[in-house]
Amino acid sequence: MSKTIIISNRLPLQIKLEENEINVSPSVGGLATGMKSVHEEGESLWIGWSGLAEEDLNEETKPKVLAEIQKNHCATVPLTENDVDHFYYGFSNKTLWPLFHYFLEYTSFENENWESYKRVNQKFADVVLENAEDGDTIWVHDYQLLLLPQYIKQKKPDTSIGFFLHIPFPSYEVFRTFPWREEVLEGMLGADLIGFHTYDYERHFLSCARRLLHLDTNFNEISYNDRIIKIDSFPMGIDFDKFYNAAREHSKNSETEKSDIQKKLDDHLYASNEAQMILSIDRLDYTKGIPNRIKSFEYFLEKYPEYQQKVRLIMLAVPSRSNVPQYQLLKRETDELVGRINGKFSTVSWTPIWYFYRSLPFDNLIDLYTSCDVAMITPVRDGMNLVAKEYVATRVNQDGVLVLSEMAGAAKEMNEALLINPNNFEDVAKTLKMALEMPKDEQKARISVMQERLKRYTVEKWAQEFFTALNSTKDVINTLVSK
Ligand code: GDG
Repeated sequence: MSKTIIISNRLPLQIKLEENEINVSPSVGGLATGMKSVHEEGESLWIGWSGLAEEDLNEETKPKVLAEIQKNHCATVPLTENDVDHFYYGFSNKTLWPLFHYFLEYTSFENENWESYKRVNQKFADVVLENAEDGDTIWVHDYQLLLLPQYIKQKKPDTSIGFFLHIPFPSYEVFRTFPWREEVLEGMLGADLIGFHTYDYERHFLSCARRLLHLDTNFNEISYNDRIIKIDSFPMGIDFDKFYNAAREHSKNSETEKSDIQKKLDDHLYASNEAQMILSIDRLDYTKGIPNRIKSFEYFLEKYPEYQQKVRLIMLAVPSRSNVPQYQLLKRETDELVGRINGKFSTVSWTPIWYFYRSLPFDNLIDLYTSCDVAMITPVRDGMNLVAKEYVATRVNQDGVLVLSEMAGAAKEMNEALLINPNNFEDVAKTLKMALEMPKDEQKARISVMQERLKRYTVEKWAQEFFTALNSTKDVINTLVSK
């Protein structure tokens, strides 16, 4: 019987080793949640890295970790510290991540990292090939594994391979600067179906395939090595019910059940009955537009001084890739900006920005989503942005306003949000004022339309649609084989 194989850089498990004790819990991210239904649905195997380098394991712990992984229908790819340095921190996060997000000035092109990237993609292929049989359906995820589809297809042409990119695919003018552009395109073209979050990313990919590899394209199909490859967009959704139900339960919490964060948020509201709260949540990443957001909030407080002491920006920045220098610089810049603005505007009873540099448990995330009147999601570039969707899903009373950057993939499906250009502080400040003053019936009209859409196109639906499209490419493979 044919099976499904899911492959991502990290397994959907968090594995912690503490003095030879192993602690395994499920990951909470969007990808893990989205694929959960597929993974739990019978015969499927998830392949990825465990998060533990080979050097972290010993004769006693290694078999125990492997047994836990197997128990969860997963298989791991053994990575050394050197692999993690060069493949993950190096090529994935110092080359592909900045380049694909249009940060050319942050992009490094180092041959040593490229060699490691190829080696590690081959390591992933080895584990896949040990487990794959003809007829299997294979779904490869994200920018760390761009070469993997080709490595699998060369050895197992009768498997059906899908690839999904979670980050933007840049325009030809940016992609052409990449030294290994042809190899990477050919790597992706090992797949039978290539999916992106938006039509724009799809269009950029098609244009690169035409202009750099001189391939024939017919609408969204590419002819390559006697195969037809389908390119399509699949905007990723969220687990709507999980967020909506958590928010509904949260609203029933009695005073004693409230978290410390919730009590603090309530204090702010009671301080003045006109007080309003603005929320931002993101990994501390330069693509998320954090400095711009703080500066535009400063501009807003200066331009509309009547809002001083009335609004507060609650900013959750989750630590990320903190051993990459650009992330360390961003952390310093963010700390300084928050300090400067709080120093400039604070009074004895009011601080304009509450800044948390940590990750919070899910329940606290719900505290934040449900307490804030406005969500200010202003990335300078973002593949999709699930936080914007989660905020809308938690608004059980259909109030609240989403201010969203045009540069996030999510903006393509959330036209009822207030869309802004994050580099235009004037626009951001004016829009923020409009959000804070929006009448309740308009809030409701906008939120309810977005909720309906999110309810219909959930992450589960996203995975199903991708699989349906991938399965339909099988018919094309069969026709070509029988010719
Ligand atoms: C990449 C692409 C694309 C955040 N802080 C906490 C926490 N989170 C959860 C959120 C959300 C997820 O993490 C973040 O997802 P995003 O989509 O916003 O951003 P990336 O991490 O950059 O993801 C992005 C995505 O892949 C999917 O394709 O949308 O464009 O960059 O689910 O809720 N969760 C908890 N505590 C936190 O402190 N529990």
